[in-house]
Amino acid sequence: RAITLIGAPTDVGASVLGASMGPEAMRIAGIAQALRARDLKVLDIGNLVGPGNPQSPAHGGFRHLDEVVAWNRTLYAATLDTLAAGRLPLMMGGDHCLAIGSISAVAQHCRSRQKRLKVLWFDAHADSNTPQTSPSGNLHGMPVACLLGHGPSALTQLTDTFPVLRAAQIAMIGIRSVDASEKHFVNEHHIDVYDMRTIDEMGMRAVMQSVLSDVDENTHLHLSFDMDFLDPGVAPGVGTPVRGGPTYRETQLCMEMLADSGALASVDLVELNPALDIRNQTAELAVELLESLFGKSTLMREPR
Ligand code: DIR
Ligand code: MN
Ligand code: MN
Ligand code: MN
Repeated sequence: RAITLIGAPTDVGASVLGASMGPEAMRIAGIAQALRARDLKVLDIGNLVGPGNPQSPAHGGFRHLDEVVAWNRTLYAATLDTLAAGRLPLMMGGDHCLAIGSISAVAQHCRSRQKRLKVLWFDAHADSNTPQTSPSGNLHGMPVACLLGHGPSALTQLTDTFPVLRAAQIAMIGIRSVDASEKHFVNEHHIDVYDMRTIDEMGMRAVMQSVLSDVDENTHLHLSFDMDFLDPGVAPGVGTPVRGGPTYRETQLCMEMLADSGALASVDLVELNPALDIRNQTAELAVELLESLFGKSTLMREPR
């Protein structure tokens, strides 16, 4: 398999600065070498280029809409090119607003190949605000709503398919911080949410079995992984930490079960904030998780 690393160094969708340094921290943690050791052909195309962070207040419900649009257009094109070349795009963010561009491209690709797209959203947050409901105006809190067709047209219509996703195509895992308006949105759209209580009650293995139960040979699985999914005790390098997240072991199990599915075809790794990290440990953790995601296991296992 061939992977393309796409650096998207921006924090224009977030309130806390620093996710823009995420791609470099992942490189320093050895992402390319680690994946090559897994026998993957890895091409790091470097960082995409886009506008800086003007650090301006919200206008009409958004902060930095023009900048977020510019970054997502560029990422959309890079992701679509990568998929067309038969390679797996691994977007290194950057804040989570970038998932609008990457997933719009993935959806476009799936449509032209008649693949079924399923998106797994690993996050402490539901990222389901709209400009009308967002408490912050930060676009990293709105990508799910945009992908389901609720948001500014410049972001909901990066590609011809509208909406980019139907609610049944997305599952959220690890959720524990949801605004009242987001709760309404998620319920109204019947999104499959495996929140922390569900994980506590079912256990992570059963959650992942349920999440993956509708994956078949024709499924393109997209992983959108926000580093704040993890408990901040193990992943301190994030801008909006929420206590009570999954452990290191639980998260490794998720990655291993995703690897076993054989359906993984595109990845976002977002919200890594080196400015808040401790000795790059969260970036190193991200690399370890990606190793498992791409098939590293401790022992030889019988296929199950
Ligand atoms: C909050 C925080 N729901 C917002 N969202 C975050 O601003 O919309 N998403 N931190 O990652
Ligand atoms: Mn997020
Ligand atoms: Mn989050
Ligand atoms: Mn709707």
